[in-house]
This record gives sequence, structure tokens and C-alpha cells, in this order.
Amino acid sequence: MGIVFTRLFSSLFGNKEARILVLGLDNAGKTTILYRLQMGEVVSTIPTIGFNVETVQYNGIKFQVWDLGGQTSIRPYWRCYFPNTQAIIYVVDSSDTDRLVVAKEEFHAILEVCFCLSYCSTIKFKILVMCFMLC
Ligand SMILES: Nc1nc2c(ncn2[C@@H]2O[C@H](COP(=O)(O)OP(=O)(O)OP(=O)(O)O)[C@@H](O)[C@H]2O)c(=O)[nH]1
Ligand SMILES: [Mg+2]
Repeated sequence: MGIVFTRLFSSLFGNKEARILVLGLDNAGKTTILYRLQMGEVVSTIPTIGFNVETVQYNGIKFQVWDLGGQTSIRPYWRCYFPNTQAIIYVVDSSDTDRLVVAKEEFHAILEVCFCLSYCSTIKFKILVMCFMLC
């Protein structure tokens, strides 16, 4: 699986530093994933108000990873970060069954904005969207 991702990202981004957004509902595990990727260990987190940004190097490719807060009041601002973004990782906590429908609706909203931006804008705008489910 790691080799597949490495080849995929290499072909998409080459040697450039790729900008990646990590999105998902509050408490989905986004910040935990960010620091697990960067430091190699699970750290205790607090709810993110705004964003955390870290540079992560993986198999020779540098990623600028933006972890945005997922609380309801913050979600409308996610789209402000879409320009100049190459990929979105959407994190879903599969144990949060009460909010799977909300997670689905927010995911669809992201896809709609991505499609709208790529359709309406003259700027080349392509985003790779991936969805991760934590359990
Ligand atoms: N179910 C589950 N919980 C996890 C996992 N990894 C971390 N957590 C816990 O999920 C809680 C929230 O993690 P965060 O990473 O702060 O969540 P977040 O998505 O950044 O939340 P916001 O910043 O509020 O948007 C923490 O208590 C973590 O310990 C996992 O793999 N599965
Ligand atoms: Mg967070």
C-alpha cells in the first residue's frame, strides 16, 4: 500500500512540495494523524481552533499538511483553503456512528465546491480527494 501511495504522489507532484488539507468532523482524529505522520508517535491533542500546519517528509516527498479544525462553526471556512491545494484527506471516525450522515454530507459539500471551482475557474484546479475511516 505504501508503495502505491508513493508512486501515486510522485507521479502527481514530482519533486514539488505538495499542499495537503486534512478535513473531517471535529474529534475525527485529524490532528492525531498529522502528528503521528510528523513525529511518528501518537500525542494527546486538544480541539483545533483554526489550523495546524506541518511539513511532513515521506519517502523523499515533502508534504505541507494543513490540519483544519472540524467544529461546525469552522467548517464553512474549509473552502478558503482549497486554492493551491493538491490533495484533501478526509478523515471519518467509523466508531462515531451517530454522525456518519453528517460526515457524508460534509464530504459531499467538499466535492461540490471542488467541482464548482474546477468548472468555474480559469485557474487549473485539480484536487485528489481521499477518504480515510478510523476505527
Ligand atoms: N476512534 C478513534 N479515535 C482516535 C484515533 N486516533 C485518535 N483518536 C482520538 O480521537 C480524539 C480526537 O482526536 P483529534 O486528532 O484531536 O481530533 P480532530 O479531528 O483533530 O478534532 P478537531 O481539532 O476538533 O477538528 C482524541 O481523543 C484521540 O485520542 C483512532 O484511530 N480511532
Ligand atoms: Mg484537531
